[in-house]
Amino acid sequence: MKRNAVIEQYYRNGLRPVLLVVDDQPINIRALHEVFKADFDVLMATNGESAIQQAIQHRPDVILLDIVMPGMDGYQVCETLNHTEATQDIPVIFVTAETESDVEARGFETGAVDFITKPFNPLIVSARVMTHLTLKLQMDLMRNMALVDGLTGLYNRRRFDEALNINWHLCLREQRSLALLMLDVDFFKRYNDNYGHLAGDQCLRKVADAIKQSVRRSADICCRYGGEEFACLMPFTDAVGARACAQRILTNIAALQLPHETSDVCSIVTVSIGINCVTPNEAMNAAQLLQNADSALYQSKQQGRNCINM
Ligand code: GH3
Ligand code: MG
Ligand code: MG
Ligand code: MG
Repeated sequence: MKRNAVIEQYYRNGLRPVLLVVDDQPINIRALHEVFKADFDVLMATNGESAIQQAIQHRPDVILLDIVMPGMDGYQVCETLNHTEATQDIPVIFVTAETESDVEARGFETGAVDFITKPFNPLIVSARVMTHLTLKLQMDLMRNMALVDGLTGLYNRRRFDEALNINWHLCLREQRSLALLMLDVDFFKRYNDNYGHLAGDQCLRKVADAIKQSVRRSADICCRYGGEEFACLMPFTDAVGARACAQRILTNIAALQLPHETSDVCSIVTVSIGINCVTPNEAMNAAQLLQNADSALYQSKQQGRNCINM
């Protein structure tokens, strides 16, 4: 049998789509498991609480959800999933023995994307799941394109601006320190002039990888800020931690030993770094954090480059 194109897409990326089946009757779960086990990793839950917990933990690609269950019913589960950031983008399809149209309408109101009645026809359930999996994949792809820099795979400026705003307010509320590193490749115009633009692009990719590997916490956001400039935003990080990270970046970029024979610094690719680190208060704003990091970067350039200032 020819495997669906969307499944092929997952497999090409070395992934298997994940389906969460929620039903209080094990016999129903077994029937759906039979339909999907060949193409999907199938997770199972027999009550609402377990469904929500598994959805948050495993982020399935599609959820098949029963409505009538003891305890939390399907509507409540669907509503909770829709109000939880980690799960709100997962398509939920109701599978129920109820056939009344107001039951179906209520299902859509709580945020379901589709509705299937029991007893189900395996071909139809499968076709519907594939449709929603395709839509989910396309949505994920679009979101990724909107937030990730195509050349380096780091986040782009748009994602950075969003993260700066969120983390500024988080650190203001929690009264914790927020650190920002601004980085700029030294004499990069000469690099392009000497080695060509394609080599320049390749160099930026390697520098970006080195930056990413120098940053240790999952909450840290590295982005390509523009051209040959990068930024790292590090919530809950003080001046000592920020400087240590900046030093790791210089060390890791030096370790690449990328030849740059027209640089005035030395014969390999280097970057200059500016740091600003503050505990936000109401009298300041996020733009000042950027400005200060930029001034510190300018000082590093003035001091001969390949160095850190804060
Ligand atoms: P400085 O040490 O003072 O930073 O000097 P610089 O030459 O790096 O600074 P300048 O801002 O004058 O030049 C930046 C250069 O970066 C200009 C442009 O040719 C190059 N550049 C910007 N974006 C890209 C890109 O996406 N790919 C390539 N290959 N080069 C880029
Ligand atoms: Mg039931
Ligand atoms: Mg520049
Ligand atoms: Mg530069």
